[in-house]
Amino acid sequence: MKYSILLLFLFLALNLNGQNYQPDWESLDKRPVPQWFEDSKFGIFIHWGVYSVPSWGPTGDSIGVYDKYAEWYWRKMDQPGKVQKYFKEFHLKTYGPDFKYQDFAPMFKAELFDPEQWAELFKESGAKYIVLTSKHHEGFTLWPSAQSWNWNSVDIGPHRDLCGDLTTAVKKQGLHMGFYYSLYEWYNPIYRSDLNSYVDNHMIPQMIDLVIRYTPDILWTDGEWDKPSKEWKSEAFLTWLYNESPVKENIVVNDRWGSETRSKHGGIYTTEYGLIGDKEGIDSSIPHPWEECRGIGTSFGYNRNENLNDYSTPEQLIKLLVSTVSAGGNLLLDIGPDADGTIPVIMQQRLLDIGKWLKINGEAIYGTRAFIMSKKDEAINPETNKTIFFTQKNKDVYVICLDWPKSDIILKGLKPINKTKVQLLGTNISVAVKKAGGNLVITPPVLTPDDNQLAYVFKINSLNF
Ligand code: FHN
Repeated sequence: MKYSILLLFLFLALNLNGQNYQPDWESLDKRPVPQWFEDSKFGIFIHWGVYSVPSWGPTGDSIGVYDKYAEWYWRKMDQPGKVQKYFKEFHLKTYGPDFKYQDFAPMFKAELFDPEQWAELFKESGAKYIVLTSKHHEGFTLWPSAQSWNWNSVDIGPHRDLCGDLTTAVKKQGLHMGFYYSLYEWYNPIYRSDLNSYVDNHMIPQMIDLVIRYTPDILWTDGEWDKPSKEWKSEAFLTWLYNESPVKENIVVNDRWGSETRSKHGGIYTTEYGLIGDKEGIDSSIPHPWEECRGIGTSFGYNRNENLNDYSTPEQLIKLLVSTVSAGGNLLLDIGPDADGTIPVIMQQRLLDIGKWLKINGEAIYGTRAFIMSKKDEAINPETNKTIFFTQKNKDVYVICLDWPKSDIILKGLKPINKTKVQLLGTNISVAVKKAGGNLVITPPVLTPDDNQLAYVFKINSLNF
C-alpha cells in the first residue's frame, strides 16, 4: 500500500503535534517506556495461528530450547536441521505426503472461541496486559488484513476477526491489549524476492492498520533478526508511532526492530526462556525496563505432544514471576490455545493458581521496583540463596520467601524506625521484628495449614532509607 507509506512520510515531515522524535535510534531511544508497563509486571502472551492445528513439536531434554516450538512446524519440516526429521516423520505419518501446511488453514475453525470467557480468565489470573500474535512467521493474520488476502482468519478458517473480538473483550475487563507482529515471513514470495516492496507495501501498512484499527497499548515485534533495522525502516515507523499515531502516549514497544537492536534500541528489552538469542539473559544492573517471555510448557504455540512434566508447576511459575519482578522485569507468560478456540485446561489452571496468589500478595508485585540497597545481594541477606527475593514500593520493602523460613530472617543493613511494622500478607498474625546491631530481624510466626501459600510475603512498612 503505497498510500500508507506516503502518509507515514508526510506525517514525519509535518510533525503535526508536540512530540518530536527523529527517525534515528539516538532520538527514539530517549522516549521513556510508559509507566503503566513497568507497574503492570505480569502479562499473558498468546500464540495462536494455523500452527495450532497440527500443534506438535518434539519434546525432551535432548531437544534444544528453540527446537521445541510447535509454532515453527511449517519451517522445521522444510528446513534441514537437527529436528527436521521429527517434524517430517510426524507429518507424513499423521497427514500423508500430499497434505500441505496451507491445508491446515480451513481446519483452524475457532468454533469454541469465547473472547469474553478468555478475558475473564485473564482478569482472574492477575495479568494486566495481553499480547496476541496478530501474525506469526507463517504470515497468516488473525485480522482481515488487506495485505494478507486469503491468508487471514476472516477469509479462511474461523471467518472471524480474532484480533478485533479479543481486543473488545480484553479492554472491557480493563486490561491493556497488545499485538505480537512478526516482521519477517518465511514463505511470502514478495519478502523473498523484493524486500523493499515487502516493507513498503506489506509490513508497514499492516502495522499501521493494526495500530489504527485496534489502538493497542503494545506492539511486540519479532522475526527482526533476519535484517538490520535500516532495511525494515524501523526508525521511520517508530517515529510515526511515537509522534503521530493515535497511540503515541501509551504504546509500548520492545527491542526487536532489526538484527542489531536487541538490548540496545527500541523500548523494553526482552529475554526468552532466559536467553537473548543464544546468550544468557539481561544484566539486571542495567537500569532499563525488561520483560521475560516463555511458555507455561516448553513451546509458545500449543504442543499436544507435551506431558504434565513439560509444564511448569504453580510453585515454579511463582518463582519465575517473583525472581523476574525482583530483578526489575515483567513476566509475559505464554499460553497456546487450541485451534478450536479453547484454552487447554492445564493452562487455565496455572493462570488461576497465579491469580489466587496475586490476590493476596499482589501488592508485593504490582507497582514495585527492584530493591537494590547495595550492589551486592549478599549484603542484603546472606541467606538469600535464591529462595528469598525482595521488591520495593516507596518506603516499604517486601521480602518474598519461596519456602517457609524455619529461622529468623536477618536483613543486613536495613534500619527499622519506631513505627516500622512487619506484616505477613494474607494473615492477621503479628510478626515480631527487632533491631539487632545494624540489622533488622524478622521472627516468622507459627503458621497453620490454612495459611499455606505458594510463597510467603513479609511486608516491612516504613523503612528508613
Ligand atoms: O520464533 C519466535 C518464537 O516462535 C516465539 O514467537 C518467540 C516469542 O518471543 N519469538 C521468536 C523467537 O525469538
